[in-house]
Amino acid sequence: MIQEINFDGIVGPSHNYAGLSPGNLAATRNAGATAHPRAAALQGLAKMRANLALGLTQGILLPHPRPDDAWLASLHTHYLAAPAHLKARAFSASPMWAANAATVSPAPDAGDERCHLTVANLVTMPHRSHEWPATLAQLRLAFAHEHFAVHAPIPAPFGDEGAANHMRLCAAHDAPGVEVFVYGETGGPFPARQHREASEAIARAHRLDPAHTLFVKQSPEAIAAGAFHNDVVAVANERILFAHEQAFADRHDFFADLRRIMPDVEIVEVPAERVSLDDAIRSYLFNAQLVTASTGAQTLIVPAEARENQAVWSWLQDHLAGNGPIRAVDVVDVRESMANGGGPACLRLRVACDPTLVDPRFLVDAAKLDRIADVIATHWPEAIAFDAIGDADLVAQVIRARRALYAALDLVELIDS
Ligand code: SUG
Repeated sequence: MIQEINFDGIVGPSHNYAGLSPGNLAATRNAGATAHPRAAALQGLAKMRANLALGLTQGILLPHPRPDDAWLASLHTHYLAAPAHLKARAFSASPMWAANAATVSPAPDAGDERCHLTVANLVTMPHRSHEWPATLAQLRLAFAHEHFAVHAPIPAPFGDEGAANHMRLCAAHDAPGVEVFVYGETGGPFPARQHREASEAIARAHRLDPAHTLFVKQSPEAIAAGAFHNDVVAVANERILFAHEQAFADRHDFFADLRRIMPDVEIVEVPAERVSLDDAIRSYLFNAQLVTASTGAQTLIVPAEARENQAVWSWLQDHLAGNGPIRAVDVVDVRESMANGGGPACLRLRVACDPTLVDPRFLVDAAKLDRIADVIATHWPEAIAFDAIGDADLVAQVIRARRALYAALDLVELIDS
């Protein structure tokens, strides 16, 4: 029984605002602010509870070892001696954004009928470039069944940021789909983090049918306006593509190709005259989770910031009143993650598969979320000020907190990966 599972990254105990991602305007705007890891992680859990209430299957990915001593050792230093910029980059809780963990092609799309996952190399940003070994260790455990093929990252210099730049359209999650890879081209004010070469390599690794695979260029204006990943300006679920008018470099060609391959696709485009790119990026309207609730209703899970933006909220109300394909809007509070440029969709990795084939330690129900919440409430730091990032007591607390979570989830075998 193939169904969509959302694997959310649990916000790690070292969550902080160091402004490490140029081109991610929220993160750079909040550089130096005080972060609240405990509240951040509990907000993430509340979002997962809301997903469960919609009848969805929910999974988790875990915080990585922070500081990343292995990465610092590969740079011939260690936490006490490292310069401040390396300390911050070794301490980031960025693995919380699970949409950047991997690209996933479910079995119905793959020539060998296995579900393929390629871990993202995240080479563009130094603080994210060392995520992949721990991500790979988790994916190899969670998806150890032979139904899955878990691939090592595409080599540098071809930047790959995972599912955040990948959309899948299909009649139903268990049916063959069209996979759309969105890449950026360098030359603008901010880095293009997804390279076409990486996406093409992933499509080959996943044995996708070229006739059902599209490579689409992100519009340079979107990247320049702060859409550092495609999932900031577009999201897809089943037959629906929901996108901003300025998301793609050549929307006419892309939409024509999509309609040719999938005639019953429903493209919901938000015109710039209703919602500007700036409003879209500030509100994260498109960084929503578009899901099929157990009632069958296409439901858009948006951050609270979308309700606070008048242009965005009135567009959503008009869409609902006009009987558009999105039938319900749910609002979640993930403000701590949002302040680093991570909305509801950034926090989750979608895997369409049979849940009985997944290691159950990576799946959650309400009771397990309660246990996780207890660990967070007991161990996660309440606040991290920017200038506390090098603090020895804080480092010790962060290490203890992660260990407590792994113990509670019976995942101690992963503790040092
Ligand atoms: O890679 N922020 C992340 C946000 C990732 C959002 N993911 C998706 N759009 N799918 C990034 O820019 C900020 C960390 C800091 O500055 O400390 C950060 O890494």
